[in-house]
Amino acid sequence: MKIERAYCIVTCPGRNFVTLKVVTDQGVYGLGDATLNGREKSVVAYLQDHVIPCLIGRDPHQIEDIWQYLYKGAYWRRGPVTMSAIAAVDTALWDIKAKLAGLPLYQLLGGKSRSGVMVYGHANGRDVSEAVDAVSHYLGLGYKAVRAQAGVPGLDTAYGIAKGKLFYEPATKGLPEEQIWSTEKYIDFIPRFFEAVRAKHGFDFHLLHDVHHRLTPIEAARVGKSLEPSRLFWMEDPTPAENQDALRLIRQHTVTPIAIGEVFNSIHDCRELIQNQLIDYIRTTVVHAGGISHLRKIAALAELYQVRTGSHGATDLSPVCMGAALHFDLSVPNFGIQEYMRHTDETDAVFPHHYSFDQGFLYPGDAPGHGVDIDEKLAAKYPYDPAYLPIARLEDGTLCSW
Ligand code: EZ4
Ligand code: CO
Repeated sequence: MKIERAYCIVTCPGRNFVTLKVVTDQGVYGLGDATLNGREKSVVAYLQDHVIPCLIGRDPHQIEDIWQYLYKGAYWRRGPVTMSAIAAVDTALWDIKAKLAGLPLYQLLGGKSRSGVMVYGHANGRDVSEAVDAVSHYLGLGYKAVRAQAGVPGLDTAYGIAKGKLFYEPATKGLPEEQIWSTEKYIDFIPRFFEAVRAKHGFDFHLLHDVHHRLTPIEAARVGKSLEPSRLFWMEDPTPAENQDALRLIRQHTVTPIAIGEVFNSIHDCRELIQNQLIDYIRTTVVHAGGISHLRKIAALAELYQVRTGSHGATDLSPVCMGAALHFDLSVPNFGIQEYMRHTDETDAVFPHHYSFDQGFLYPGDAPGHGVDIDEKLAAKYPYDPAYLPIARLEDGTLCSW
């Protein structure tokens, strides 16, 4: 069997997505997500100009060899563009292999380690009472885990606050939006916010929070400590993860569990954090960290240290990524939780899928492959529309991490 052709499908059903379709000479095809929020076209060019020509004529069964070929063969290693492109190929090849076997992908990954995939949803509000109500909404939908974010008094914009109720979409059309951030205002507010959430809803569900890379190590230590009475499932991205020693300092001060990795693209980005047990959850995803093949290696390393998985699952990760992630989640022994931000109805229509939500869990379904398809005719109706993630500045204008 041979790979006959492969091409990228770029579509914007409310937000931009890049999908790689790999077609074999027997007509069976596979899909992989290649979306890199705000940098979509660079992955398209990488695939079209440099990867696809090398795939034609290869045996699609050779998943590991093709992965090594694209990784080592490029000479230039790692990076979000390269790794998203490799991920798209890898995901599409696993999809093909599972379709040919007539099995849902999780069966090829060792079968089910659990019956369903616990997911968390995003509850957010402009102020405490709106956010507390949003948590009610998610608990009412059956969620066992909820991420809570609220607007910070004195700041006009805050990370994680949705425009709609179920869909939080940070990317905006046109050039990057500028937002103002104040760590001082946030630090005083955040423990009071979580006290209010627990006071209203109790402790019988998992509560998560995303700090979104905004603190210094000592500030993050303070926040983690101040949130201990609210017993969080995790505090996400407390500091920018380039400086991984920061986590040692945070760990010395707090037992609030830590999750990091949504911007990582390789096992080498997380190796030290995992081996030194500086994190509790690793958030690497299928699309940004080299596909199913590479994510399994990260999970296997993490398993040795009782670090569990908690893959990124924001709206900029397409349903193709979500479908593939669910097979991974179902199969790995050290699964922790899966982020699940619902896509809009427009997006779901472009990507017909077999996964389904019930009482706080997602189920990948039993269709052969990863179970997510693309309606190319419908996709063609939504042309690419440039959008960027915001940037953040301190109140005096200093550029900081968004
Ligand atoms: O800002 O996916 O935990 N989720 C997040 C996301 C990220 C976006 C970036 O593209 O932090 O909302
Ligand atoms: Co995050």
